[in-house]
Amino acid sequence: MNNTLTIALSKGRIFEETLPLLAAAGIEPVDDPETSRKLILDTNQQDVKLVIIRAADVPTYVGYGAADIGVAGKDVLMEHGGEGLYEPLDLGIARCRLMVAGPEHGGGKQSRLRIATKYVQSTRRFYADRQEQVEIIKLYGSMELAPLVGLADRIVDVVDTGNTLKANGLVPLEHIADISSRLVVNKAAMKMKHARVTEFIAHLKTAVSA
Ligand code: PRT
Ligand code: MG
Repeated sequence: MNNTLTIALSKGRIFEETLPLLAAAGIEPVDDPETSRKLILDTNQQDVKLVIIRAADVPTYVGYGAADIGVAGKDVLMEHGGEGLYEPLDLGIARCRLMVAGPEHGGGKQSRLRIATKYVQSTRRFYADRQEQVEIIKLYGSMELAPLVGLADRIVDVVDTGNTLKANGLVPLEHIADISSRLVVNKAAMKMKHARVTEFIAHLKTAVSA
């Protein structure tokens, strides 16, 4: 069992909003992932490393134990299913809402709506709960385009300010879930590195409630 604590983060808003929380736990990265090409970042603590990966890959790295700890959006966790993970803390960062959106005077009454999304599982659950039959079209990004070119009647995506929807002539239609980023911990690491992991969680908990 190695002694290093490995923390998985994605670039961009999650990295930026996690930095102050890491600082509260005494952890400061040596490199900036926005300018460095390194995927493993050293920190001021010799036995703490950060791995920089795609947001949707964080639960996979942590679930398999390639990272001990990670920060992931609840939207991403709802798709992943959470196997091999504990989710001990809501960090309250990178907040947004998972929503159904579409054109304001949206499409005729087709028998089966077509929904474009990268959130296939959440979309399936949402409509299944309402006993509505829909066709789900899996996309990997730029969902807002789909209704504009006739690929889908609606989209399911995360919305923050709503500016992206507006710029593309779309409006939010239904709220599926409030989203924020969560701390996730590998189940085996929670046992094997218990003291360090629980101390880390405690520092973050204090920083989050401050
Ligand atoms: O960008 P990449 O393809 O690498 O992956 P990603 O989009 O999954 O990662 P990233 O870093 O963009 O998002 C990481 C996490 O931030 C997501 O999993 C969410 O939990 C959270 N988050 C918070 C958001 C937003 N706010 C957000 N606004 N993720 C994405 N967006 C996008 C949204 O998809 C839409 O295209 O921003 C656009 C809408 O923003 P508004 O402000 O115009 O409404
Ligand atoms: Mg993005």
